[in-house]
Amino acid sequence: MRNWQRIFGSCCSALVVACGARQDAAPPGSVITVRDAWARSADSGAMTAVYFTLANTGEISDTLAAVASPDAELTEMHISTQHGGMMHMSPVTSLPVPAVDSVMFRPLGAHVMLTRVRKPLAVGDSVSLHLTFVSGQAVEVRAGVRQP
Ligand SMILES: [Cu+2]
Repeated sequence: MRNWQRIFGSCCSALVVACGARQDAAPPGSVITVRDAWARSADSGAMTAVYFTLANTGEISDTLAAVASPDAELTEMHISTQHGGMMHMSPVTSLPVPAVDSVMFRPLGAHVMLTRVRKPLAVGDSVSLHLTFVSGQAVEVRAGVRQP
């Protein structure tokens, strides 16, 4: 957060000065970015998982409310849990992204599940995701396919 302010602080204040009459700055909100997105390789028609890190550099928490992909018939948010030595995946309808924090989607944790992918996904291919947040922000993600 400190770095973010250092980088953008100067141009924000320049903007306020330029506006003159506008005393109040824009209200603080969530600022979501996605990094390190990748998907497991899969055959056409199979399932696969997409992982990434969601960072919220804003001062207000946000919630991932919807995921969609043109590359699969069904796209869901899942959480993996382990009980009795068995892995279990549960669909969830939302995932919170706290303010000034980041959330990792990773194996054995949260992931985006793609069911019945529409094309074979080999290393070097990519899949598209569309993430929608409660704040109204929408983020497009392109996840490179990796061999897990
Ligand atoms: Cu899953």
